[in-house]
Amino acid sequence: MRTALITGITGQDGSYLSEFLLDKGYDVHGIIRRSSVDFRERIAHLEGRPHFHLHYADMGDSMSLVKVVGMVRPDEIYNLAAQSHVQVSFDSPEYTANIDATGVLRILEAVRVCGLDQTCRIYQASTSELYGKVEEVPQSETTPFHPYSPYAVAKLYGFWIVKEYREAYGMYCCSGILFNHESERRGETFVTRKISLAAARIAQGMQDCLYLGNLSSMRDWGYAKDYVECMWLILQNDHPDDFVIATGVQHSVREFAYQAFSHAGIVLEFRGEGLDEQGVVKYIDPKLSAVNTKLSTGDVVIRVSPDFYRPTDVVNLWGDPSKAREQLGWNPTKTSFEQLVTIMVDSDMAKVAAEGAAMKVRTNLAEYLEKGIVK
Ligand code: NAP
Ligand code: G4F
Repeated sequence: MRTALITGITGQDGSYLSEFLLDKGYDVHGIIRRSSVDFRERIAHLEGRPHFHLHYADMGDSMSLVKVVGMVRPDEIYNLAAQSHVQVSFDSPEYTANIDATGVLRILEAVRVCGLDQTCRIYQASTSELYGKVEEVPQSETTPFHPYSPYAVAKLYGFWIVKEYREAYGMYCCSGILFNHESERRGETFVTRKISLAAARIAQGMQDCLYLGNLSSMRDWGYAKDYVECMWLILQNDHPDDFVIATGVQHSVREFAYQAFSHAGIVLEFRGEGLDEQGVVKYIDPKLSAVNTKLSTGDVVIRVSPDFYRPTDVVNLWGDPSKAREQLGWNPTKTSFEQLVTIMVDSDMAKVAAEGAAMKVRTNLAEYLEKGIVK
């Protein structure tokens, strides 16, 4: 049985990768951090399963990493742990550098210290943010890097230190240069999930308006479940190498919002420009009007707020996945943009409906208690 160690196992990608590796018959180990809230939502369904093990460690704590690596002695390490939010990296640049840059070094050194440098293969979660203020479109493995945020600068160190250890010590370590990938498990402050959740809440009358930043920003969005397969393929290759993982298709934030709201039953029209741009309701699906009588055509449901603009923003990401397709046999377009939006909005419509039902039960209960109907 092969053994894998995943850092960042509680995150979006870590949860899908765990499922993928368990299905392949791996013994899966992951590192977790102590938190005041113990419920780990994305992997709760895996806890207690055979061949699924969790260990406390932190990317900022070398000794904890050495201990776990030495105990697990993995065949493969997937280093997914990171402070992964670009906007947050402007608020916490030093922490981001410690985890996203030096953290990668700590993993590589832990593998060396434990004497696993010639047996353990390492995947590093690198990012399209390295292309930043882009110098070429679309971006491939040969496009020059131009990082454009504290997050991207930290990840650039991670990319180069992995390359350095590969060449200096002959280690099998690789970077997947992943373009944005989303899912129903995506963190709620990333733009796609923020939109799918708001579309569901607005459709069900639980939110009036969604505030966003730069609507014109362009991304190459794929489905996280498809991307974890490619991480694994990178480590099964006959030699260590770096690969772009992307769909090869680009859309704007505005297009994502249009598609998500349409799927929720609300057709939008965008009016105005820059900070004055608004998403206005043009048409409501009759099935939706029957349940949400508050929403009308002409309502403004999207507004732009300067709070969500970044000091420097990356606005033109578009990946060329040819190398991964040709050398790894990976299919970059298994899930289309339209299917991705549908998956996310359907999931959030169900989540919001369940929250609404729970809220109704609580409200009824409060009313019954007040009236003395239940004691
Ligand atoms: P995510 O959902 O934000 O998950 C990040 C994971 O890292 C969580 O499990 C988090 O643990 C863990 N973590 C953060 N700081 C840590 C620390 N100090 N010690 C140990 N664990 C720590 O991110 P994701 O979307 O799954 O992305 C996975 C990786 O791919 C990240 O490295 C990200 O930078 C990179 N990436 C992501 C994308 C994308 O579009 N999703 C694209 C390119 C690259 P907690 O749950 O305890 O916070
Ligand atoms: O969803 P985002 O926050 O993702 P971003 O910055 O591209 O970072 C994600 O993808 C990277 C890969 O390229 C990963 F390395 C990274 O870990 C993370 O997973 O923002 C996407 C775009 C940006 O241009 C942002 O300015 O959407 C724009 N945007 C517009 N309004 C917004 C918003 N972003 C967020 N988070 N929130 C908004 O309200």
